[in-house]
Amino acid sequence: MQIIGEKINGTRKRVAQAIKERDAAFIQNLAIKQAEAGSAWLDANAGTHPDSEPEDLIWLVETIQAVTDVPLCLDSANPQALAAAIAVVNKTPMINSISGEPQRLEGILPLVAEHGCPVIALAMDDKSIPETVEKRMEVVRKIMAATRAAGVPDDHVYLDPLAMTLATNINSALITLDTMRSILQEFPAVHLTMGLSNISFGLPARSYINRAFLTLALQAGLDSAIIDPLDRELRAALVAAELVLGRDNYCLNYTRAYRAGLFGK
Ligand code: THG
Repeated sequence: MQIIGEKINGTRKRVAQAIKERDAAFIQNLAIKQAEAGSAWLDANAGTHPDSEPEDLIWLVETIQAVTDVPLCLDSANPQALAAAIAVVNKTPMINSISGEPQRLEGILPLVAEHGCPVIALAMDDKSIPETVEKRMEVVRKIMAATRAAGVPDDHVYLDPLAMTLATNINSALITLDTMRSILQEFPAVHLTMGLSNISFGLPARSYINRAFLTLALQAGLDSAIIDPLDRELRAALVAAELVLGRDNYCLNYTRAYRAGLFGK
């Protein structure tokens, strides 16, 4: 399981303030903590206005890189911001994200191909997320045709099947899980990823729902996720589910994570 640490995200109030005030220490603390907790990638989302996003994202990248070697997951829909950030990274970044939207494919896919980046692809076209598995698969096929045409290998593509909240559609999780299985059946070499917490938006005690969903998504083939790596209960659910699914030879990850104090007493 590759963890993409979610905490450096300008849609969070405290992070937005740190970006505005150029408070490097605050961002660097989040970077170090998430790196120490075993993140494979650190998401970097400036969440600012498109005009200032390129300079804000460059600042974020340089600030994070000053304290960790963990590669970045550049989280933006803005090709200018992504291009600006790619120019200053030390390690090949993951790009988050493309989608079936023609504008995003045209603006971002050439950057992905040119720099050999892994890329997250959202299973949606315009602003709305298709309601059925078959409609999401149509978008997935369109995206895969585009990434293949651009020369991006399938194993650089991280498909995000997207989860809508259960509060408005009780079948939302089932649709997402079935989409994951269909994706792997048709495109066995791709990775799957997801921002988990949408599933519980608007509901109380969200962490229980997020953990149940993570467990089921792992069985459906999820092999990376955008999560808070410092959430001890979520980490416990993650390593325990992988152990139960036979994905942890000699139970090494589970026992090591426990000994490292990532969960438990
Ligand atoms: N897919 C892809 N990228 C994504 C998402 C996705 N990037 C952004 C987001 N969704 C995932 N990242 C975050 C980052 C922080 C939080 C949630 C998702 C977060 N949420 C707090 C909560 O849920 O309680 C509230 C905010 C806060 O702490 O201030 O922290 O789906 N490809």
